[in-house]
Amino acid sequence: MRGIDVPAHTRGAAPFVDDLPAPAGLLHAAPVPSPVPHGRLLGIDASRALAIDGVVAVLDASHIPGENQIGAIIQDEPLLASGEVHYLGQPVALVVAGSRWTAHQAASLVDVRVEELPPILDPREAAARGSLITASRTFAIGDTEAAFASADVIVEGRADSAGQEHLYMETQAALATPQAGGRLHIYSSTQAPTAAQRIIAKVLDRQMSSIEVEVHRLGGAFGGKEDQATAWAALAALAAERLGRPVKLVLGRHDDMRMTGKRHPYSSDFRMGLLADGTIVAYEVVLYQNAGAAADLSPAILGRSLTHATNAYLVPNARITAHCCRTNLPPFTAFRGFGAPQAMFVMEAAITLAADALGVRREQIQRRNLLSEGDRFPYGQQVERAAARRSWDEAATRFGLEALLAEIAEHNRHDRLRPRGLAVMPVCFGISFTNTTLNQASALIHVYTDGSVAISTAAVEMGQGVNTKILGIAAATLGIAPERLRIESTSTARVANTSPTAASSGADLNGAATEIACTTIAERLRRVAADELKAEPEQVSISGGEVLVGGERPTPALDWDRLVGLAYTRRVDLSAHAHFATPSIHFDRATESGRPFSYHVFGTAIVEATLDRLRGTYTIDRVSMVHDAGRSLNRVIDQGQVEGGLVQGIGWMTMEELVYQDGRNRSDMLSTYKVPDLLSVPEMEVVFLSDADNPAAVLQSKAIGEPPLMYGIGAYFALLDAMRAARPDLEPFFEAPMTPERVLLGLARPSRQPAARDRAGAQAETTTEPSPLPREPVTTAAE
Ligand code: LUZ
Ligand code: MOS
Repeated sequence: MRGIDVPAHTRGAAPFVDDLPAPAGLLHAAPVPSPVPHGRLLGIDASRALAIDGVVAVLDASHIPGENQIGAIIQDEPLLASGEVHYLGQPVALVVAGSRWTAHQAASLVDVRVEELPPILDPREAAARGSLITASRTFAIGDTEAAFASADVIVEGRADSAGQEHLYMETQAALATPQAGGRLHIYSSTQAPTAAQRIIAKVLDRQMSSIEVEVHRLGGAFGGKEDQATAWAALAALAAERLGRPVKLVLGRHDDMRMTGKRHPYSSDFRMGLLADGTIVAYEVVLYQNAGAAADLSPAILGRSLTHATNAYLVPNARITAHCCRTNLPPFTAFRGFGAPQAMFVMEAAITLAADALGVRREQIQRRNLLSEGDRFPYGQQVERAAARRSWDEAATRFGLEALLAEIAEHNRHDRLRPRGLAVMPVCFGISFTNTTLNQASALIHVYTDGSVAISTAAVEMGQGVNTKILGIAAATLGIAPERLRIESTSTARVANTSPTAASSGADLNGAATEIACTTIAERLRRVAADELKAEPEQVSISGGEVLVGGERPTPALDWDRLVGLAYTRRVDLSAHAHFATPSIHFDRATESGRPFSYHVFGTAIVEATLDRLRGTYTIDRVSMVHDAGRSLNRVIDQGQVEGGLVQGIGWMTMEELVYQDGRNRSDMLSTYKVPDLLSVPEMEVVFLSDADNPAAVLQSKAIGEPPLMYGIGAYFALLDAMRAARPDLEPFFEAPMTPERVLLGLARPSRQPAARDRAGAQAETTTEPSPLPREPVTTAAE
């Protein structure tokens, strides 16, 4: 089935918040940002802004009727700054005017007076100074110290990855409209309508029941609207409430890029111990998460880093520590992968050093240590229906890994100027929100008397195709054509207490709720049909819009439309509400163990790259993947998700360079921040893993959204591989993104110590003495 949004998207006709019809009396709002990363707020002088024709109001924290607090996990984030400012770009005031242009111009005239305070910008510095947002967490399994003592080689190092701008096509946007009876309606470009509703109620001191948050579709989100759409919805709601008029707030691209949070930069120390045959026996890692100025979702993201630190590998003895470090940068937030990619990058770095120390290629260490059935993750969950080895072997066979490696080695012997490199990237990603409570969803189905059907769920369509998938599930369950079904907007008035559409689980959770609701309706209708046709309900089925008895069309025939009409006449309920909660998941924070994930998604990618040694430029030539999509709900959509996720991951690892200088984002425009374009997209081959049933999700499917992003990590290691073909003496380094600039500077790095130049002697550089990794935050010299 083709994606139901495709025709509108390809014609540019799909309406986003800014395209909705303007209500009468519409006003426009623009935020006034803090001019410094850290400071004491001395006062706000709005007189110059208020003097402009068309400016209606300038609102600050004192105008908030309820609580000035939008923190979801930890209450540490004001809607509008008061007392202090904690990051450059933090909203301090809101200008409301007759036009967007006027509001924007006036916002730049508001004088924010601050006394600057010294900012903290580095997560290691924050940790050393005790600037942590939550208590640090450690996952431990086995006896790590004993395992290190038994290891033949030990490698250790440091790995850093930078943040990433979401660059959703539709910037943050909201439209708030006061309605009759004291209701307030808000269109928001959010992944989390209930979160917005809850926070708006709190900020305005209202009951949630008087607030409706509604979403038609988002022009992309990628996690950037899981938590961070709320502030803009709340600001629009605040202005609408104060002024009694509709208010729209749409961030310009530049404001969006400089004011909103992004993927977290991480800095990490790692140590890995292996036996001489390449078996990983011990792994220790300390992750410093740069959380920015407020908690936002950082503690939850830290949880996913902890659970994914060993990726698809068996590590019997592990100690994984993560610090959530408060700095004076815009609060970093959810981004496709949610802390897992950063942790997996570190694991691949460790494997790279391990391969060096043992004088083998990375793939040998990787393949040897892949998870098998019954293995345990460091958080205690057992591996079920493991496909790590299966996807690796299928990829290696299908794409001819051995031959490729030989061909590349041969190429590199002859071509010293354009070396090629390869990396394999296995992925294992846990499906379920790590916060067990969030793993629930509801659906509300109405069948109208003409036989048409409307479905409301908690799922938010953001281009990922969740509505098409839900439509497919409903059509299959009811036995009617998709054309008779309509997916309604996502509204808190129709489906309440929704979890964000996130964690790759939108189709899993809402699809399952939809299936239950449709089954309820189908059962009621089958009983009506059985009564009408003098048959037993068990004999009756509905297929292709027709009632069948024992699989045959009865005479006279009974179609869906007439059956619905009969049901109505007989006063049978034609609506159903269903709730789904993921079974058998649990987690105990006291022991840091449990079964947090319903299941895991596996896959393997082979990434090939070519360098221009003189220029430092490169191409990612080809990525071949075997991906486990279960029994795909929609192969075209799933292929699109795999390709899109991969390209986004490659962007993060190679060209997207988020640069902060003294707390100021220096990459806050599309002229200074480069994302992948059509020309940089590699040749991609996606093969879905065969025989991949999944009893844990709706119709045997598997979640698709996030896992493929992590294939992109392979791009970093493929480039490193090519660099080392050109410079075999080059010490590997792990500082993502690997921009052309980094490649060029990397190739010019001094040689490593002579002892390590000879591969056979490499072991001499490693030590069997476990050198202590810092358990507590330590101060490090500025780099
Ligand atoms: N959001 C969230 C997520 O709140 N919890 C999660 O575990 C998660 N995982 C991935 C992406 N978003
Ligand atoms: Mo999330 S990173 O919004 O699934």
